[in-house]
Amino acid sequence: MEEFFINSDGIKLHAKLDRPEGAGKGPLCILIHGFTGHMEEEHIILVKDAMLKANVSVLRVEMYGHGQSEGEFEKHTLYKWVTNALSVVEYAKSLDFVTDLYLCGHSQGGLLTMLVGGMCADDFKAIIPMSPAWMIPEICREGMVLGTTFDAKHIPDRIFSEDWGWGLNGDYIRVAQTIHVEDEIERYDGEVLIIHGDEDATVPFSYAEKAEKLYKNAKLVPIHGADHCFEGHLDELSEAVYSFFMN
Ligand code: FER
Repeated sequence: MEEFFINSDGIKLHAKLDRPEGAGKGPLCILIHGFTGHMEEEHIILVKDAMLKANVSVLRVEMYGHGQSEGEFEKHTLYKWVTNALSVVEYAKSLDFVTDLYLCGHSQGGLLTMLVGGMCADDFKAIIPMSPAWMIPEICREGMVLGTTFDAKHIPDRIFSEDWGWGLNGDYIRVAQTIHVEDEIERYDGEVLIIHGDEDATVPFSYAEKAEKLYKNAKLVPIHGADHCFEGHLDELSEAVYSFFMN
């Protein structure tokens, strides 16, 4: 494992690159955590290990305001994450050993995967949104985020969620309101693997079904009984990722 930082327009992003034993040239998957998440979460490590087992190198990177990357959590926005992800894609494309490139992310990282998939459609062999939180722009337009409500036309400077114990700058909402995920779904013709627990209480499973229908070439693997982070169902998550790369 190699640990380093990737520069994204002056912001240092914490990264770890894992390669299968004795690997030469081969595929690489970029792997991104969710909102308040980081690269050492159990479900992220597990997905990384499933990819390594399938002979795929994995580049885990923490986005703005998360993990050991620079930036303040409360000041993160989806535009900052998109800028970060574009820097990571550019870095990944510069690596000599990379043949095929993949992008995978969990939840808000899954939403990011869907956005960057559309923006950089030619760069990816496939994208893998896991429990993708692609309702965020929609609910922000409706005046809701993190289970808290606000006036969608007069966005407060800061919102705080009692449920989550997190605060967010109003700019998070301003940015999210401008994003139309359907446009980026439309722009991606490549293969998509969606993995989602059908008892997810954070991101409704129905969004995974809707995404599967909207994409031209998507397969949804439902994880029955699983919650947002696949707790108690990690073996099935691992199997879904492994068999995707082995087929
Ligand atoms: C929200 C619901 C889900 C939200 C973020 C998420 C910022 C993301 C969850 C995750 O990435 O795990 O209302 O608001």
